[in-house]
Amino acid sequence: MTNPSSSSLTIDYSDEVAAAKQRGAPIVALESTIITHGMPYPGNLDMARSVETIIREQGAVPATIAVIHGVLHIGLDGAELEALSTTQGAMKLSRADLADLAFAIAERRTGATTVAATMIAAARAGIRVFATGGIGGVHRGAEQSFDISADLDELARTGVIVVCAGAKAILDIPKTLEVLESRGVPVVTYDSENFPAFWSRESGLKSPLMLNSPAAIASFQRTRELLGIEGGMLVANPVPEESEIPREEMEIYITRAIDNAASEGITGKAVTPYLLDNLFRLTDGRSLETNIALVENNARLAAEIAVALAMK
Ligand code: PSU
Ligand code: MN
Repeated sequence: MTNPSSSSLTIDYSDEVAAAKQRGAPIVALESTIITHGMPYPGNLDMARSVETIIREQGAVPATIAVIHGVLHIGLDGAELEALSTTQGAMKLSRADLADLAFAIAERRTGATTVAATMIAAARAGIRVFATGGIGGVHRGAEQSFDISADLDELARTGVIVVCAGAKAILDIPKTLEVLESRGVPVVTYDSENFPAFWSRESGLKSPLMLNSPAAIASFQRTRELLGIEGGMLVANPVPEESEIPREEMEIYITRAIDNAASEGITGKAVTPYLLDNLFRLTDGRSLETNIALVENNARLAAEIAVALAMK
């Protein structure tokens, strides 16, 4: 279903998402960089499918977002999801690249959306809740490299609730929380006082805020809207205990992966995908199992929040 009405930007909604929009049903946005750059095939496809199923089981509709041959898609059908999971050389689209969609259109390129780009697309489509694995943030050594994810700026400006398992532990988490605070992004940890670190339930840092029900998160968001506060909200959902890799253990692998990245001269957009892939090898695939478990856990909570927001 194609809707060319929004100025020059063509948006292709899946039938399921178009129908959900019509009847005002709860929708949960999902990003696609995690599929193309975050996990190897076929684990990435299994994850993409199971996350959609979990969202449907909670009574919401999944909307996986990607640019396919130059067209922004909100909701992918089964064939599109499968094709994306095996696409080689997909672009990794953040705010800068999404603004320059003309490049992807002219070149008929396929690109996956990061947290930042997915938030932009979700907001444009009227979707208020979005589930991912872990947001990007301030990289370790950012004082040298200046590598700070555009995800943080997007959270400050775009009004979407992003459900994640914390910031990826490959990052400098204290600095990431500092930037979120100075940009005015509320950080709420679900049912825990401790801000989680993606593969681990704890980062060693306290969460700025804590809430323990989807209804409470929905009510917090409604209150922000009533006050006219713009910008997004970060909900951190600790990975389930049975799937976590403890922090001390993970830190050993992360240090090694960062050393490997440095000696191979990896920079910019390639850093996060490189580290995730390196950790997959260093942990014999355990980091991927944890990553899948935490995304599924986030999809469930995001769907519950979307359902709570849809109730008046
Ligand atoms: N969550 C995951 N795996 C991922 C990502 C999130 O479990 O690969 C992606 C998101 O798309 C996020 C990106 O926006 O990692 C961060 O990349 P960078 O550090 O280059 O901003
Ligand atoms: Mn980066």
